Amino acid sequence: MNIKMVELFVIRMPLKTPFTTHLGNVTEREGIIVKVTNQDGLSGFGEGVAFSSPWYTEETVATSMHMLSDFLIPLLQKHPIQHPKEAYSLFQCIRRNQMAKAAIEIALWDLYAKSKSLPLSKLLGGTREEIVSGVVIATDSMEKALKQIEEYLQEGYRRIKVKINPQMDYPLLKEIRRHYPDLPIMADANSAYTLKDMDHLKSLDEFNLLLIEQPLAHDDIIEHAQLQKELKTPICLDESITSFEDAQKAIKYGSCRSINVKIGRVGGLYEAKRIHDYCYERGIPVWCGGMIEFGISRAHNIALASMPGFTIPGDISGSKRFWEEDIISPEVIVVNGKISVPNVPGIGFSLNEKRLRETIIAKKHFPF
Ligand code: OSB
Ligand code: MG
Repeated sequence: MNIKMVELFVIRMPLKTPFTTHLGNVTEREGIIVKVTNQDGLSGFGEGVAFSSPWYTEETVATSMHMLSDFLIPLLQKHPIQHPKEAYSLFQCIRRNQMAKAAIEIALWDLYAKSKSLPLSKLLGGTREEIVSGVVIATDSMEKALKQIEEYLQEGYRRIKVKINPQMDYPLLKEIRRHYPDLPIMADANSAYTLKDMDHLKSLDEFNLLLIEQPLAHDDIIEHAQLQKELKTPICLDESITSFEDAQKAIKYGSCRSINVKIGRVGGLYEAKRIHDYCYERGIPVWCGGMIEFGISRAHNIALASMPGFTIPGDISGSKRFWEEDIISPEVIVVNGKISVPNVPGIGFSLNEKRLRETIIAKKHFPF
């Protein structure tokens, strides 16, 4: 791919409103913007979506910077590749660290698409011109949740996901359903329950949820299969699926009926596409998850979600959901609950250099 330079920019921005789950409160976001430039002067962009602390997965911004600087970029320097899918096997000698791997792998996909003058969505086999958007409600009171839902529905969103936990589930969902009897609703537990809560979780079946996401342990596949047998509501796995093999096992053993595909969590677009293809062939619906991300990752999510198996609206909201001003230009906008898939080469959004200067806290570069 004739890489000439890789640059890493760590940026930091406050969230417009805090993102609260039983695991903690996110009020500020750090992320890594990756820029890969080739000999012809074309650049591809990626984003590292690990958080500053390891509350969602074991990775952090600092571990990602370490993996990128000391292992992943040196591997690319030593072993030139012709196609982004080769990065997947090149990175196999490094255990896990999926978000660090994805950060640079997706930049290679953007660069490759641009070098072929193809939209990234088309390169991946995407077929949609627009995707249905969804928004996540993550707040600490019923009152705030209802207010936010009303505001987002007015902005055009047509599907919501609400964070739940044993202290805040049945009454919250009951109240939301009372106001919106037909609204497509998902509930995401981020591992707040155990099998001891089986009867309680069964009681949530009455709300006719699209699905319940990751009710049990973050690394479990076995007990979710046991739970799914008892629940009417489809289970969707998020945290438990870190690779194609995890997805295969979860489906084979009946641990879930849908998968939340996050590019960062599974180590890149190649792996995300493999999971999509496997599920699509078997009629298992998938959807694209979110990471409170900046616009570069959001743009990659849009390309991914244009593939035909993404039949459930994902956690892809507009840039304005979290940011006063995003890091991309133009920003991602939601019109009538939908986001259009760009039809220009690569991810279809460029880096907003002014915003980068305003938010940058560290940078590193690696000449090839
Ligand atoms: O569990 O899906 C999750 C955000 C950060 C970490 C984990 C999760 C989330 C979300 C998506 O729920 C939020 C978004 O980006 O819209
Ligand atoms: Mg989740």
